[in-house]
Amino acid sequence: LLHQPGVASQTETACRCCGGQSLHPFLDLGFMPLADRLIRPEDGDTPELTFPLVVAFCPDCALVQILETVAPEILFADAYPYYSSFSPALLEHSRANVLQRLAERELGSSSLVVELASNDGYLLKNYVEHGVPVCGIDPADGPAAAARKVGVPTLCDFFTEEFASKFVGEHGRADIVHANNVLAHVADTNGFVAGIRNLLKPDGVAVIEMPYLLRLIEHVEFDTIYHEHLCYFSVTALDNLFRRHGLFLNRVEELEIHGGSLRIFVEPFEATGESVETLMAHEKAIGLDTLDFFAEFSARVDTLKEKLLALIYTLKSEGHSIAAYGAAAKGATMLNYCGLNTRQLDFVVDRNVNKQGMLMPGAHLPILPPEELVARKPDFVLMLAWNFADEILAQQQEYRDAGGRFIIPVPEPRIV
Ligand code: JHZ
Ligand code: ZN
Repeated sequence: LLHQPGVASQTETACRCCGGQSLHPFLDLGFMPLADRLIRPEDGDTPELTFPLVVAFCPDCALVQILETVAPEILFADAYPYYSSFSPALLEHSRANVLQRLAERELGSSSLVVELASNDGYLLKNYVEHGVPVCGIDPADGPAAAARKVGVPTLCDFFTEEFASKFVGEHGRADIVHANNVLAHVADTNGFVAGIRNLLKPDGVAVIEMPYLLRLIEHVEFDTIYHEHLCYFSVTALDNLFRRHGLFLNRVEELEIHGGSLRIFVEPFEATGESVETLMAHEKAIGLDTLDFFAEFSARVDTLKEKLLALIYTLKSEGHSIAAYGAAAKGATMLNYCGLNTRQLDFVVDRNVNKQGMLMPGAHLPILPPEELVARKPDFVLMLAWNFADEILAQQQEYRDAGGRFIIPVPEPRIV
């Protein structure tokens, strides 16, 4: 692995949201390769770029963030392998989201729904089915092309403040702006939020989802930390961010997805609901807006790592074979931080055909189709996509009936 300082990345010294100068690092995961940069087998001997992965707290706006910013063109545009539509649970979650929005608002053929980071059209296609005009915006060309194929008009570009002005000039403003798991990915957070402000009609709403920082800390979901995720949000930090742009967090829902997420409803007028007040009061009560809250986290991450390695080394010493499930971005952090590779794990399986045939970053496990679990019968499978564990365990009933066992790594390694 290789680190070339200054190549395609920069280390921030001020808060990426509020500009505050007193960032406090509380977790250092070391130098890591890029979590979604899968390796072609023929490039297996070429050194990979690695970048520091240090997590810090800003006492001025309560935002948790990583210090390194890797150029987005490197992270997202070129051969980005993530396609939302490989998870039936995610599709169901997205469909339910759209049905709720349709039930809440009068939307028709003169409305406009825009999604930022619309990926393969997994969400917007539900509006198309109901005759509501949509436009997807996503910089990754593979997923964008897949979206157009299912009838979701998609502009292949990064969403920025400038992009928003141009878009509004050409298409007008939106009734609903969706943005799922993208706010944390954007280097110019303020430009992105200003763009959303411009994009919304006066009575429009932005419906935004992101993993919830509180669950990350509680459940030791440290593997969801990688270079694509620049920010880790609390309700308090979100409220601070949006207010600076004349947007108001009026409602919030907690969701199970991705290990525990928030869905926030942001509008260009203030009408703070009880859901927001309750969560913000809770965050204050437990101190989520203070550095102290994060003091123990680094030690808890190392405890998880030690327990997982102890379990895996015990199983190996007993002669068991072990594979992994899910060539997820978070899987790259889990493997590389724990120092797991082809010496302990034979391969990883994943349903995403765009990932199959490639190697995991850093660890270099070969990625195979899930059918290989039944075919090759590893004794144990490390569940890297633990956020979809229920769904995957159900799919793998045949492998489990044949004696196969899964290791779920978070919040604490256990065998199921
Ligand atoms: P998954 C992604 O992260 C991408 P990742 C991104 N970085 C982000 O922000 C978060 O989501 C929120 C596979 N799978 O989605 C598909 C099966 O093989 O949890 C995926 O490769 N069979 C933008 O990559 C992987 O597992 C299945 O049945 O960490 C899951 O990755 C299911 C359900 C999934 O997130
Ligand atoms: Zn800040």
